[in-house]
Amino acid sequence: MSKFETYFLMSSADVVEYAKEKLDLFATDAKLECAEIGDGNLNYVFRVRDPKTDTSVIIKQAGDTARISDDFKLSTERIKIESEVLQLEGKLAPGRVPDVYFYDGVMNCCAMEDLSDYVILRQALIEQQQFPLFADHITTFLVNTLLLTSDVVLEHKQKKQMVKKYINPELCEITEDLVYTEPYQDVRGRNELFSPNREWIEREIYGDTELHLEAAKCKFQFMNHAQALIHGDLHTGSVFIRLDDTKVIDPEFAFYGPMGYDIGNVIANLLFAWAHANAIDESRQQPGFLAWIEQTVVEVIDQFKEKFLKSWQENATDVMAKESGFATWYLSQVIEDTAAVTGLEMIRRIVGLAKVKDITSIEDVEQRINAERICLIAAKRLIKERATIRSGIDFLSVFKGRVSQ
Ligand code: SR1
Ligand code: MG
Repeated sequence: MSKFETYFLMSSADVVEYAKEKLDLFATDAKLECAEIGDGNLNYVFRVRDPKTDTSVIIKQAGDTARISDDFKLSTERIKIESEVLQLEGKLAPGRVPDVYFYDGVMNCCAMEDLSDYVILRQALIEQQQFPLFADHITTFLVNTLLLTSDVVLEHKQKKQMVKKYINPELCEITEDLVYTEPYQDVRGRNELFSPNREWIEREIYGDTELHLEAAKCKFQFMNHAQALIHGDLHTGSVFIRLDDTKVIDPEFAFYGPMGYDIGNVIANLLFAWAHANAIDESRQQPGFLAWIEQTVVEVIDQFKEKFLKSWQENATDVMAKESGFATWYLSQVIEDTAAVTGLEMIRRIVGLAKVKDITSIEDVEQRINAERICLIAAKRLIKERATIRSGIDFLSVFKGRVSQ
């Protein structure tokens, strides 16, 4: 009997055995190398490689708690959602996600294409690398995965079946708590503010009741607007990149939610890369990097809008959705949500439990205080003024409004 007939959390040695038994990729006498390379907050990611043939594969396994904290008891089902969503996204946006080879519902793991010649975008941005094709690639991914899974395109009963299939209550609860609640009301006492900035954050975030009201409105929008099958965690740690290619990974938070959640995550995390580079000594700043990030923020919004309207023209099926003016109204709502989510993500990654390396790795105390405040001031405006934010330049103007003060 195979030892993989009952679930347990695998070690690297177990994964070698597993790969030989379950995959056709490796010879039974192959001397495989295996390392756990995950740096996310939830799962275990193993790279298995045969050095002789240079064949490799990624095996990703879910535990029943989150890596970041045992506080989070999680369904191991999330790997099923991840592998099914990756396969669907691969059809909707060809080439923009890794190939998934199989899903194992007993061991709660999946096997997928090894992207070892790619780098994680967050780390590459921290190192100030530029990727001229990123805006084009990510906006195609966003438009195709979002618009094509919405009621604008899908037959409505089929769309409701999708809403049912991709219900994801535990992972949604993490977002509801970490993004939409705890940065405003630290109900579980796990925020751990950067202490030199504590008083300022307590006043500007915990003390801003107008902000809390807007965050509450956004929270209920997130929970109740089953608009499209969203990725649900599209930060720069969920993107593998090379100069010529971009692959989106990790859609375990996917569910039917507001489109702006994905776009806003992309924008917020680009702005963290800007804040990181801006905080380092000028002598170590790569010429043109800050300008490239700014241009990319503008391009992501403006290319998204352009491709969205084009795709709407080509793919909309709902008769009322074809009414003159409806597509532009719908898009303006998506951009408004995007502005709010950009702000909410920026606040939660500085104030809440799951912080980002772009900010936490800023060693100079004054520079980190400054970076946090730049982001938080912009974030508050993005949330409060979201109805007035329409274009890529609007996003950038709000963000840079603070920098020139
Ligand atoms: C408990 S998980 C913390 C965060 O990591 C994931 O990547 C999501 O962003 C989540 O909010
Ligand atoms: Mg992830």
